[in-house]
Amino acid sequence: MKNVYFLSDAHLGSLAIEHRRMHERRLVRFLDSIKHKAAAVYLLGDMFDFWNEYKYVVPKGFTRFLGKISELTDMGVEVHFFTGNHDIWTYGYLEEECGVILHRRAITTEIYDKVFYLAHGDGLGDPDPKFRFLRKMFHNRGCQRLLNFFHPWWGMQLGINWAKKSRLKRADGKEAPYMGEDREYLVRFTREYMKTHSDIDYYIYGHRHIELDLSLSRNSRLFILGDWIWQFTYVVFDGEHIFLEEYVEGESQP
Ligand SMILES: [Mn+2]
Repeated sequence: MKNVYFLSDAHLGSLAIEHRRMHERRLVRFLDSIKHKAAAVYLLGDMFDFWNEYKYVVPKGFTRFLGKISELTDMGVEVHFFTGNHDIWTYGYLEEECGVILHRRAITTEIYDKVFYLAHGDGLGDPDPKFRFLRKMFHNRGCQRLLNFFHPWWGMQLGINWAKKSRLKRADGKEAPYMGEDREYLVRFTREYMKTHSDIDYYIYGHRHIELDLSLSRNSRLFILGDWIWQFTYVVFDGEHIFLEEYVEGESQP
């Protein structure tokens, strides 16, 4: 039985990351190392720090990453691409060119007899009104058309700088450490959601940039994926067992 992998939050291209090419290469080496063992790869959002595509133009860069996911899909490995809150603005290119299966919202899906709830995680349980307002605007089709009405120089500049700022407003550009079960929005959201969806075995989220593997009940478990900026963490499911792992170069990967 082949493995299924889950990872998120590479924020490729972020101006807040110093070694951007090394950063992309490491992710590509990981994907290369699992390609023969993988049935599917779920990219759970914010793989790009800012992605906005136009009718005839896509952002510069990321050729190694885009090439690698195309190689995987050409081989028959399913690659699922969830939009996060930094790469919402994709309109067909990633599906057509790279063969990914695109998801714009949370999904519930069965993988080898287990039921998974998968989402990037932004907007789930987060009560911050400013974030909710921005999120609404970012997802609004009219605002998206307006963004692409202007020359790419303007829209890309705006987006890249917004993304950089959203990272640097935190100390060292890192997210707040784990706040505990009672305060983490994603844990609180999941506990509520479980009440009406008792069939779900595994909840997996990105977005928070922390590693978390938490048992919520006898048969439900919640994972938060860490990130691919500093932590290089992923979840792997082999049909029977599920683990949160760290990619260490030179070690053989499960
Ligand atoms: Mn995010």
